[in-house]
Amino acid sequence: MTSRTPTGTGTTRPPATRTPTPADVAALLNARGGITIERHLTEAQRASTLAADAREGLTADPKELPPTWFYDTTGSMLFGKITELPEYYQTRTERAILSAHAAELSAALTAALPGGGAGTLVELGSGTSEKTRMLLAALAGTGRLRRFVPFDVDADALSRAGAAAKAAHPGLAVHAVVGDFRQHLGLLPTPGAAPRAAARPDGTVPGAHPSGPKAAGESAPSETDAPAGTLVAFLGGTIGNLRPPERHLLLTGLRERIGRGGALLLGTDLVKDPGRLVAAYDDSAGVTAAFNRNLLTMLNRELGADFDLRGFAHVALWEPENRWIEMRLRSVRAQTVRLTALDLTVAFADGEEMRTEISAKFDHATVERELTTAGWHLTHWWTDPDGDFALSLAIAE
Ligand code: SAH
Ligand code: AVI
Repeated sequence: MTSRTPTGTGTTRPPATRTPTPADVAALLNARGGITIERHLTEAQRASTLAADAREGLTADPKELPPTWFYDTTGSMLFGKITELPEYYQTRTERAILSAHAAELSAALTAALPGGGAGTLVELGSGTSEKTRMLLAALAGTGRLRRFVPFDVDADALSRAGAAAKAAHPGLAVHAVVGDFRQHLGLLPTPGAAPRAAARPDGTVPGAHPSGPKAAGESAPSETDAPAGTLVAFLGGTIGNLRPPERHLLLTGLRERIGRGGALLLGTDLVKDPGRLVAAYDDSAGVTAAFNRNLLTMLNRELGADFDLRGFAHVALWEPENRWIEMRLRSVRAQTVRLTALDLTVAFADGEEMRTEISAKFDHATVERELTTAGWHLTHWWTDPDGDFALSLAIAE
C-alpha cells in the first residue's frame, strides 16, 4: 500500500448539466404499472456527466472517480451482495434499528409534523428500498401517507422498488425520480402540495388524489385533510460517501426544499475499531473488490476504455484524520489506458492509486453539528446496542 496522503480536497462534483425544463420533464414522464417515473437525468445527460467526471478525475492528481458511478446494473447487484456479507454489518444493523423504533418514529412524526404525520415519504439514494418497506408500513398505519418518492440515479432499481411499494400499498401514489442528489434536489416535489394520483395505465397522470384501491391502514384524503408533512429518508450511511462541503450543501438544500416542519431520517455509520471498518470494505469473499473494479468495466463499456482489470488491485484503508474509509484502485504496474470516447490516454505509475470512494464514519456530536448548521433540529438518535450504526430524526426549524 502506498503512503500517499489523500488531500481531502478537490471534490469531484460533476459540472452542471443543463437543468431540464418542466417541458423536458413532462416529455420524459413515463408511466409503468401505476408508477410515475420522472427523469431529471436523461441518458444523454448521464453520458455527458460521466465523460466530464472521468476526464476531470483521471487527469487530476491524485486520480479520483465519484462513487455515484458504481451503480450500474452490475454495481447495484454487487452492492446487494455486499449488504449480505458477514463483514458488512451496516445494512442489517440499520434494519434492526428501524424495526425496533418504527412505531416510536411514526408517533414522533405524528406529533411533530403539520397535518399530523408524514403525507409524503421521499427517499434519497433509495436503491432497492428494501428497508424502506418497514418505514412505509409504519407510516401507512397512521392513515396520513399518500405519496412515496424514491429518488436514485439507477432507473432500473427505481422501477423495481416503485413496483414493490405499489404492490404493498396500492393506494399510494408512487412518484419515482431519476436524478442525482448532488444536482437535482430543487426538482423534488413541493411539500404540502396535493399528491398526484398514480398514472393511469394509458400513461396519463390524473391531477386529483389517488384513486386506486386502498390498502389496510390507508384512508382516502378528504377535503378537510390538512396537507400532511414530508419525511425525507436518507438511509444506508450514503451521506458518508459525500465530503463535508457536499454534505452541507445537500442538508441545506433539503432543508430549503422541505420547508419548516419537514423531517429527515438519516442513517449514519459510526466510528469504531478500524479493523472492523476495513474488513467491511475488504471482505474475504472479494465482493467489494469486484464492486470496486466494476467501475473499470463500466468505463470500458461506456467510454470505450481499455482498462485491464488484472492490472488494478482493490485497496481499502482507514484515514484517521478524516475519519473515513477510502477505497482505491492501485495500478500493479506502470501502464497506459486509452479512453476512445474522450480521446484521452492516461498513464498510471507502478503502485499509483486512484480514489474511488470515501465512506465517512460519524458520532453523535458530528451528526448533530452538521444537522444544526444546515437548519435541522435533531430530536431522536437511535443506535443498536453495540453502537455500530445510528438513525437520526431531525425536524426542519
Ligand atoms: N438506500 C439503500 C441503498 C444504498 S446504496 C440502502 O440503504 O441499502 C447507494 C444508493 O445511492 C444506490 O442506489 C445509488 O444508485 C444511489 N446513489 C449514489 N449516488 C447517487 C447520486 N448522486 N444521486 C442519486 N442517487 C445516488
Ligand atoms: C452506499 N454506501 C453507504 C456504501 C458504503 O458503505 O459506503 C457503499 C459501499 N462501498 C463499499 N461497500 C459498500
